[in-house]
Amino acid sequence: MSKKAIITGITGQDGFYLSDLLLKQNIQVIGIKRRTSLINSTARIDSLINNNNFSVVQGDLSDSFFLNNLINQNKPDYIFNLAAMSHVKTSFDIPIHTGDINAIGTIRLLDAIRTNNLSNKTRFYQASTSEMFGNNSKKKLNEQSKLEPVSPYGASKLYAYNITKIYRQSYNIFACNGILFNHESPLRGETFVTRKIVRGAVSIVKNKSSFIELGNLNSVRDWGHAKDYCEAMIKIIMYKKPDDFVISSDKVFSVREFCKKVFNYLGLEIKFVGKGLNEVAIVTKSEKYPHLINKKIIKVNKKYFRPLDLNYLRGNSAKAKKILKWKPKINIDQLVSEMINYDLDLID
Ligand code: NAP
Ligand code: F7E
Repeated sequence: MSKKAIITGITGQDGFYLSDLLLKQNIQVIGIKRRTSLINSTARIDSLINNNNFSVVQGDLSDSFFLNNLINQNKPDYIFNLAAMSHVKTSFDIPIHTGDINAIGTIRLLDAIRTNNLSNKTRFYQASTSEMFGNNSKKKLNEQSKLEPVSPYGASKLYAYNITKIYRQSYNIFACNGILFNHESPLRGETFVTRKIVRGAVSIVKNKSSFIELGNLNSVRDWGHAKDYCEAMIKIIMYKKPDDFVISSDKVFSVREFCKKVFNYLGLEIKFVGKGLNEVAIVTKSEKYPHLINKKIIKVNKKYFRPLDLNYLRGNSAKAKKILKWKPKINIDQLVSEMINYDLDLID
């Protein structure tokens, strides 16, 4: 009989890539989708709907009764907890909801495993995050680095990370954490910075808009591709013992550098001038789009800054490389080109 996985957060970016990989391994996937007033919240997973091994149930991470029943009825081999209020800036606006879903939602799942006597059967993967690390002095961060989050999102995820370890140690549940650094794809939500820049740049060359407004351009991130990182999730949950792993590309770029990569790929050279809120990016050269030369195509708007931000995040995934034999296959330039080509097709 094929193994069975429950995935929370099935409609999200990682929900698609993870489901696709599990289905290819002949693992049955049951996804949890929350109720929305429009039906198009399943856009990312519509291509999987006809697979007989794939199904979606309606539910919410705030509902202990629902989660308990679902786990009791299905007795899954694996639970991947991907559901979250995952936007860091938004977590400052709705911190209580963020804590309820990201932190308490995780214990609802773990406790359903425990109370249904599934500790020896169900393996649990928690979507932990580099946002749990504090501001650090440009160190490469690994499983031993200190965890001092600076956002309600990071704090909620630190609770979930800790409770996952506590249930592993107390009840012998196979509960593991993937501490994933930023990972992107054409399916990334439109308000995260990479997709926002790509969509904005494509809109500019298609004459749909004239500039992009961004916040902290100095911020530095370690960006990888979601498909590679979902492969790591499977390696983590299938490893012979439960453990915690940093998953990262180990390479970093600033938001400013990411902007340059995107515009260069589209055939425009840009230059940043000015300081602080007055900084702008100007097109300096373009054979393809000469009408854009000297135009300000990026501006800074203070509404996109956070009360606190993590300015530099760089991972060290040596443990995953050594123990899981995992390494990323898609580099930043391939990621950028895939994202741009997707949005070039999408935006008329
Ligand atoms: P995402 O695209 O924002 O997806 C989040 C998913 O959670 C969506 O399916 C969302 O449903 C669902 N969700 C939110 N609140 C829910 C609730 N109350 N009940 C049930 N489902 C709910 O996030 P992602 O990029 O795929 O990331 C997956 C997980 O990894 C998240 O937990 C995120 O925090 C974590 N993570 C992400 C990254 C990254 O760089 N992508 C890095 C480290 C960790 P809707 O579609 O209805 O909104
Ligand atoms: O911001 C800066 C912003 O929102 C990256 C989530 O998946 O990864 C993600 O969180 C950086 C930040 O990702 C804008 O201030 C500048 O420093 O794309 P982001 P994030 O906050 O790193 C972690 C690992 C997760 O776990 C999260 O779930 O870019 N930035 N200007 C901007 N960010 C946004 N969103 N919008 C801007 O206009």
